[in-house]
Amino acid sequence: KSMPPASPTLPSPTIRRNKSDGKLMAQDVKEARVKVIYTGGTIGMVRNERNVLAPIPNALVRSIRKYPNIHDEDYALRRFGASASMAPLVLPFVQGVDRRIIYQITEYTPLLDSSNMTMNDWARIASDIQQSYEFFDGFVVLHGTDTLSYTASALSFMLENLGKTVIITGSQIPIFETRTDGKDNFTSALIIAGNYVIPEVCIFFGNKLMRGNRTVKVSSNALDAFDSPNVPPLARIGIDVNVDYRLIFRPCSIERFSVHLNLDENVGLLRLFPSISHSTFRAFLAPPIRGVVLQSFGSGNIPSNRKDLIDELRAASERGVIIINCTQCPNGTVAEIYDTGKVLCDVGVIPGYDMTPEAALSKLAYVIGKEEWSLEVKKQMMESNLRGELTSLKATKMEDYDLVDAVARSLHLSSPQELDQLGETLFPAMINAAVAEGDPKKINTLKAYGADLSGTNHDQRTALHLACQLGNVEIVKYLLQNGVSVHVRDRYDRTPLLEAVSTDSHEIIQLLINCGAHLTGSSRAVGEQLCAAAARGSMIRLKSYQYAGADLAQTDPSGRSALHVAALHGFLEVVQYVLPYFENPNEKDMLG
Ligand code: ASN
Repeated sequence: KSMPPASPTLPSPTIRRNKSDGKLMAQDVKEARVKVIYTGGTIGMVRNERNVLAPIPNALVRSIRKYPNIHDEDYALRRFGASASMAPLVLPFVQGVDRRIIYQITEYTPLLDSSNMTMNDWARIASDIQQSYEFFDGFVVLHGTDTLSYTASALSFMLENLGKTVIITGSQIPIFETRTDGKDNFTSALIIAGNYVIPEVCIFFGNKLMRGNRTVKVSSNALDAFDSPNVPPLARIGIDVNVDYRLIFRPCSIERFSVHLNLDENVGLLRLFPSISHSTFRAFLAPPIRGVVLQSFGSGNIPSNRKDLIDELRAASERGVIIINCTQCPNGTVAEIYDTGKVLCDVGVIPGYDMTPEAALSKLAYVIGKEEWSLEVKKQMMESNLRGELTSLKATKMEDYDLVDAVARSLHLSSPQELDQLGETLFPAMINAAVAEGDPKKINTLKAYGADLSGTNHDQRTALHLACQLGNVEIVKYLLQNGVSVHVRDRYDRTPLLEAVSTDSHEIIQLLINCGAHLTGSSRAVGEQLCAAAARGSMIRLKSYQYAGADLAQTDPSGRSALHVAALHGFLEVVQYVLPYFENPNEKDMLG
């Protein structure tokens, strides 16, 4: 039997009446589900008997339930009808935000100060995200700030072909205090995780959403504790949420989401300093070390007059140790512009370009842990951009000629804001026209002009929605290989998968499923569609739902299944097709 689409842990959507005013609840309100993984950190800490901050079990969830600006108790009770202590948490209404956030917090035992975290904790978070991946729209990880950039970098590699938003956040002041950054960080992370498909591991801190593997902790006491020195923030939060969609790094292969948990701990950071001793250097490179981030000076330089050090690097590299060259400068890249840098390349050291030390270290642990890759492939991967963590100097140039510029010139527009607006209006329409024509070459040209292929139109539909609706396999494949998300829901909550089901494009359904797509929303609604298909004797539609992962035994809201309906109408072929999905075909519907 295939898995039903609704969450086993959160109740599926039921519309209830508000007892006091009789109003229907939740039917007009769009919702998003966010899973929160609470690992520890200052955000949930309290001063202990030694007058120092330490995490306290259960304190965070208990107090959140009492904060009306983080949890809407009324909505939760009307929506779920469960007893107050059991109901999922609900973010109160936020002006200008599309979806209500229903969230569920999983608290780790023990809660950790992030200085106590290890690679095993990264693996635990990755597995938990994997287990609940299909039941939530996005994920928020609450984490201490001290090693947050290491965790974010590691998760960005471990979560392969990620299609949903993962945001790690925390705070500098506990959420329980009157003056705290914890509340803003937490609520903004929830809003973004539930309302935007940004398929990256991000950090939210100090009103900025940053690519996790580009961040460093830059202050031990400022509330703006993180910076992304080589890549601008993916989004900024002011009165509005401003996402820079062009910066988003998207997986571009037709593969499902998976996690890689095997990390190699034999990696290290070796920071050079003038007059470093030969013995210190040699000891560091000695077995069992398998990967080293060499933190060099400036644009990737080492003392080229130190033959003793260079010989050690050559010997280690020949032993199979992967050495990656990153700069000690917080900003800028490693580039072979000096003699003192060129020497490293000659002894087999790999350029790490503008990777942060945190990203380079966790990438080494991930790449070396890939047992199926040869040493050569591992080295190649270290130099390649896997998750937006580096800007390779070998990257290809964008098309020089900019279409939007040309149109802007003819319309006499000049300010950057006007140009941006023009692009936002023009490109989705032009991409849709190219999709409707079924011409991947045209879409490719638009991309070269700077169009965001993942952009949405006024109905919040992407080019992928349209391509699926038109049943054009070639275009669907092209869009998936260019990172367009399978998870975007349009104004009517329809995903590209639903479009493919409603046009019975089986090849497209298969492609989307291979890319990690799944049915969303209530399983009863799927049941209704199955019954409707059975009533028409539509084998093709039932097959579409089956390929999309639906449970063909799923019932509609009155307890009726496709089997009831097919039997009623005497559709023998349908009965034979759906029968194997029923454990008990004698089950009665609500009418008995
Ligand atoms: N020591 C704390 C931690 O990393 C710091 C914080 O969360 N602000 O867990």
